[in-house]
Amino acid sequence: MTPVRILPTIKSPENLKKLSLKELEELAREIRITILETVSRTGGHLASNLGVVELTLALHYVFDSPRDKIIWDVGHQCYTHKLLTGRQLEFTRLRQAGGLLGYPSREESEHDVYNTGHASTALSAALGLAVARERKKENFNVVAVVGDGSLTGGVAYEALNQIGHLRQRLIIVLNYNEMSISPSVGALSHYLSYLVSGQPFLRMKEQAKSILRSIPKVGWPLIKAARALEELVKKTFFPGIFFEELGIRYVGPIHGHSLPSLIEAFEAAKNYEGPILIHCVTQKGRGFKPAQLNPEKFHSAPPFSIKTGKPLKEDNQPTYSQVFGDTVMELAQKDEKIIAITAAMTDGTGLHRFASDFPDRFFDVGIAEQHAVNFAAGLAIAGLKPVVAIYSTFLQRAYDQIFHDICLMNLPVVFALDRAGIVAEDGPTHQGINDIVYLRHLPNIILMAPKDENELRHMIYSAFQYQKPVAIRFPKGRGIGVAIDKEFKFIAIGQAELLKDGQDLIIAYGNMLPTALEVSQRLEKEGLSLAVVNARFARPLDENLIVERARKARVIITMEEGVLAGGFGSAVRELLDQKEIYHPIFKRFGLPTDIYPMGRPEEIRQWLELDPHSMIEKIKAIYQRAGIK
Ligand SMILES: Cc1ncc(C[n+]2csc(CCOP(=O)(O)OP(=O)(O)O)c2C)c(N)n1
Repeated sequence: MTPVRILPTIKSPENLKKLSLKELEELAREIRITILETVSRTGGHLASNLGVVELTLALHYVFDSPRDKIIWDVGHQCYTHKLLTGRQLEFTRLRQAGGLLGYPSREESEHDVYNTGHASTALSAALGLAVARERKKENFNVVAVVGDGSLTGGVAYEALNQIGHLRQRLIIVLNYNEMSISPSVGALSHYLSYLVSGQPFLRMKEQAKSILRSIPKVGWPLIKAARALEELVKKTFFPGIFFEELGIRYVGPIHGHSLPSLIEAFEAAKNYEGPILIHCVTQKGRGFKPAQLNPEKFHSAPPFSIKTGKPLKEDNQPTYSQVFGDTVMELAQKDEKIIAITAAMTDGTGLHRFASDFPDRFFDVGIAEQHAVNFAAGLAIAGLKPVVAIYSTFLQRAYDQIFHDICLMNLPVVFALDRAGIVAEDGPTHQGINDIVYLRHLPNIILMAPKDENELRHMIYSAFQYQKPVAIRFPKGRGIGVAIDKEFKFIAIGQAELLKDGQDLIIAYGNMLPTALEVSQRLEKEGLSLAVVNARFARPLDENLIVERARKARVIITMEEGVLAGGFGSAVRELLDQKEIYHPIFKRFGLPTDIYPMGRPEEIRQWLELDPHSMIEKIKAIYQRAGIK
């Protein structure tokens, strides 16, 4: 490979302005090499970032960041932006503890205007900035970059609605690559690809010409004027299309890897007095064949070999997501009422096999978590058995739908909360640590978490029979390697499990169980006897078991991988208060309310002192302070 020589000279976007087109093109190549080499080591959002190299270069060439404000929707495609805005050294530590976040971060740079990580927020925020600019009589450009996948999110439409209404000066760059993580879904996606196919453009141009020709004398001069305008924005106006009807000028489709076309379009947009959308057609994974051929796999890739495109570590142990997907498949084979729903995460939630085997019982609704929940409500009312698989962090979006549309009506919908707990390299926006808290107080809902992948299967099987809203949380990554039972076992609502006997008590929830057992076993060797209860349910708690044990215990410990305020440990504390059991020393292990950075889960657990060693030391100190032997 030819060496990278221009990129190191780019300390800020200012340095781009002096480059020739040829140099910019060379820079694009160097950026691709840098992204590829880095992400192959660190893992990250490869395909999305390779797709926006030219688009980002053109934005920083035309606009004047940080005076002009660029907002990245989701933000997973911001690597070129980071490389151009003074963070090349830090880029080597992308997504590593203490290194560079894989998303925009106001704490990192003044060029990162708005922190993102969840989809479809950029348009609203951009409008807010544009309105503030007008009120304060300032003069800068606001640019929102949004993908076609993120345009499937309802909040993006709420923003478009108001953008068209207020008609503030605002530039929307639609990064169209036909992909969300999987291929983009829905009617708007079809519509955008129809625009890209060029048919409406050609037809409308012809229609416009013939209308104008039919008006004597005025016609041809108007056509000439229209041509000038066309030249300005690369022959791309579409009167009457969806965005135009909303009051947003539409320009496109633009070749999203052609720097001259992009620069010309952005220059034209800069001078437009109102909201304007530039439809750029890009290719995910551009420049790296394995990612071009399989953009889904390289959307967010673990470290891989550049030579083969294969992950550096192959592991056959199934992930929790796979166990979930396979279990739902197995159950669906016997029960045709089961319907699976995902919000743009078919692969991530382990539902790809279900999708191909039961195409008419599988729905990818797009990045539309709120809609997914209400859609499931309708299915449940009609007697079907929906399971909604959404990552813990993204289900936060649908809090009101879970309350209003599911829990109040006590509808039998199963929620599979994937990536619950500490979620490593994606950082603060992706930690799945709030679900216990945001669900526990809602009426009717049952909350479960398995101690291992085998128990997950039994929980899914049981949840479909409860005839109530149920949320099952489980962590990201591989299971712990236990044997999988062939037969499903029914777990009664609220039934905990005593895993180890002892005088005092550890009550653990979900993935904290292996740690709880290790802690108890190691403490046993030091003469401290603690029983271990696998709570299985955060709601309802197993009152009989917990109360009976708590009455005898001198020390009660709870463990959860979630936020403590209002979490699982709080539920146990409330139960003890209710039963007037005040005497045991009570200690909750979990996450204090905070913003949690990126890092490997083991690292984060160590910082939080949630690793076995730290917990053992703390528990020993409790016994010592209380003088208990
Ligand atoms: C609310 C929410 N749901 C799901 C996701 C997971 N997610 C991250 S990127 C992405 C696809 C985004 O597609 P698009 O905006 O078209 O960007 P592309 O990667 O195709 O460039 C999804 C579904 C998310 N970030 N936020």
